[in-house]
Amino acid sequence: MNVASHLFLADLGFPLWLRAAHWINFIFMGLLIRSGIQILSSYPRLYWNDHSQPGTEWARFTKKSIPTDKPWITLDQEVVAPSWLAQPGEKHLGLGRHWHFFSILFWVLNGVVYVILLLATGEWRRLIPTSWSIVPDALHTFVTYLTFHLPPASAFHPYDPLQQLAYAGVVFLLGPFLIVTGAAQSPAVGARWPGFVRLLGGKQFARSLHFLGLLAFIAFLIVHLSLVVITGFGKNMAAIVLGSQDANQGLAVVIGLSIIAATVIGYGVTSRASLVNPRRMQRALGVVIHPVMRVVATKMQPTTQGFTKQDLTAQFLVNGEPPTSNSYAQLLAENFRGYQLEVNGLVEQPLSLSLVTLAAMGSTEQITRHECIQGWTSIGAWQGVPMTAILAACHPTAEARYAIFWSYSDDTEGLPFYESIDLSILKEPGTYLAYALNDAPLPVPHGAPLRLRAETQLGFKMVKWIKSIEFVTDYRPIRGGQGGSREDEKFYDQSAGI
Ligand SMILES: Nc1nc2c(c(=O)[nH]1)N[C@H]1C(S)=C(S)[C@@H](COP(=O)(O)O)O[C@H]1N2
Ligand SMILES: [Mo]
Repeated sequence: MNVASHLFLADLGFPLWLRAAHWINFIFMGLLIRSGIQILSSYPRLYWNDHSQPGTEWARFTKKSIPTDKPWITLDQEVVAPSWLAQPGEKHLGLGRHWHFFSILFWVLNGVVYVILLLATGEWRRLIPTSWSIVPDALHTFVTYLTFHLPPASAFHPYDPLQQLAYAGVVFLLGPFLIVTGAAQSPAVGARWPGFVRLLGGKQFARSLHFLGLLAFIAFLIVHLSLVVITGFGKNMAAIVLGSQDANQGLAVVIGLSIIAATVIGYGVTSRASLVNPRRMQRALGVVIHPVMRVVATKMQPTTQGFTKQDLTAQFLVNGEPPTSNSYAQLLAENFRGYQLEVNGLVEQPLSLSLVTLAAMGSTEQITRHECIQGWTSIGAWQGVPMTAILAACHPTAEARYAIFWSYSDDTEGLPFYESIDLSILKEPGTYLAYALNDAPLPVPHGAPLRLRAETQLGFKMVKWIKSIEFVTDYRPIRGGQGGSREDEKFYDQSAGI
């Protein structure tokens, strides 16, 4: 240690900003773990490859089995998450995601401020090893702990070598690892940087790694908390809360335990509030996350994802119940010869298009990974009409900001399924109306005769069994006002790039 750094850390006290960052980190890591469990519970199976085929999961957290003798939809696989463990609990994937993204913003902000101050003040010197001798020293400490002994006081500077390595690892390796594997869960990121997701072994591999990162963090947490207690709870709390082991231990323990209790109560109260008035929580958290999500969702132009026919999923998973109406049954009975896609609303030229006319308007063929909000993926080869061809033919007026895709099918409230898509997303090359999957006409479960594909978006936006497309200024006057059936009923965010 040079003289300057020695002076800096002379009293080995922890400055206030460092203690504050530690507690803020505690609060948001807890929220991230809780909401992460909520997200996992909507499809509690982990895979190594992007096909998510039933029976191929390496881990599953449900006794539910996937039926093999009858059609099933992926929504059936969602399980109830206990509210004491998950944020907010029940089957609230939508709000779990809101909590997760809300927490990420503050957790990352806190982490960035922490690292900047760490580097600026010289505090990094006790975290980042500067000599390889720390490795044998840490091993030595490990053996000491293993034989149920504590290292001598002289081994702490203020951390013992093993502790220092563990902390540095959590801050500079595990934290970034969780951010990177988490980012790979976004369809917008995957469509914009397919190489990045491939580097992580694909979306499901990254999802599995994200989960293993969580386990690593929980393991660290258990050891960390145990050692705080074992190696001298009072003096450790004095250092953590008041900045020095010599500070008032009783006061430190009271303050520390109060912060922990308040945090736990805070989790309970905010979870409860989410369950009692989910719409209000969706709106409140949406104020923070929606603008950020929108940027990711609309500013990431897709490139080709680089899949080939060798990559196709054998049994492309299905979500959503098909239409039950007579009008749809009639269309199906005559093989959709009478089908007309209606394009209306804020357009200069309303359209009514048969499948033959549509196919003549242009075509695109894309092999892509479909990403359901629940977490599963499948890879398919789609054929369809680029949405830009429709835009060129109907000319949305200057006021048009969204297209509403109306379906022949009903949502869980028995009303027509619908979703809104931003105009900027409609103009992307990855947005098209698909009429074929894997070289065959679109099967009914996948949306026959026409379904939306928007390759930077989550699956729920890609309306199947399309009846009409309506251009509007605002989605708020429509139905629940949140921008789609899933936003209205399941509290998903209108922006679906993550
Ligand atoms: N009409 C309608 N479209 C829908 C749904 C639905 O329930 N009804 N589910 C959505 C969801 S959540 C997903 S993941 C995809 C699934 O598409 P797939 O069944 O072709 O895999 O369709 C989307 N489109
Ligand atoms: Mo989905």
